[in-house]
Amino acid sequence: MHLTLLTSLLGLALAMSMPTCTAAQNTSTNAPVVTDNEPVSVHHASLLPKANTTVYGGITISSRLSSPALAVDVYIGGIPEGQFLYYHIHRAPVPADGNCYGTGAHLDPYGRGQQPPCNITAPNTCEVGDLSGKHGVAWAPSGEVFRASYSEFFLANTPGAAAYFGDLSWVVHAPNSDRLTCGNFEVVVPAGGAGDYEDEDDEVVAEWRA
Ligand SMILES: *[C@@H]1O[C@H](CO)[C@@H](O)[C@H](O)[C@H]1NC(C)=O
Ligand SMILES: *[C@@H]1O[C@H](CO)[C@@H](O)[C@H](O)[C@H]1NC(C)=O
Ligand SMILES: *[C@@H]1O[C@H](CO)[C@@H](O)[C@H](O)[C@H]1NC(C)=O
Ligand SMILES: [Cu+2]
Repeated sequence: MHLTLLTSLLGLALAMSMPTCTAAQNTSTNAPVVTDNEPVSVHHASLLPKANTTVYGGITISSRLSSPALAVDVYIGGIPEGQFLYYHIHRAPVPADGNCYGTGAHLDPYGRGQQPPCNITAPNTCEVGDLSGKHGVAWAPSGEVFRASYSEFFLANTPGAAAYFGDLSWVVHAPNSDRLTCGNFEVVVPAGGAGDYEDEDDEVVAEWRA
């Protein structure tokens, strides 16, 4: 089926079957599951090379036709031996000077705050941007690369939504929370897969759903 038509049909089905999903404005600190993500978005963020860390990596967050959940694929290499790293989506992009401390705090649209620390058994109670809190820290033996793929139910791929991340950044932290390196998300395929990407949709979906 033509993708734009499918997207419209999905949107129509959602509109008919669900109450309007207004972006919750921190009436609760728990994160609502995002049910109205658009299919076929791809966002990617690489880590900036930094003189004083060996850490490098990238994160891709994509949406699927089958579910409003987003698929996260992350890799982090160059992890100092014996260390683990935290990583988060932060609430502001990396400024032009590349300073990771310019990205503000974590993406936390519902005002949950950092304390107490995220409990991995209840990810809906965590800050939306606290990916390592919700899914586990990055660790790898010397010379190896940490890699993880998981579903994210609390991030939004539609610009303007409370939990939208596509114009933000991610930051990788040392165990003492120093900001080692960071990078900005770029829109590879915009939410809805509209515009110039139509001819590549099948390929993109196949590649990023795998
Ligand atoms: C919502 O969260 C912000 C911080 O993220 C806080 O300043 C504000 O007071 C909160 N509003 C309500 C109604 O809880
Ligand atoms: C996390 O939550 C589980 C289930 O409620 C609880 O058993 C566990 O002690 C909690 N862990 C921490 C570190 O608070
Ligand atoms: C890395 O170097 C920059 C610039 O010298 C410094 O501001 C930053 O604090 C350093 N980061 C760490 C984790 O040492
Ligand atoms: Cu962080």
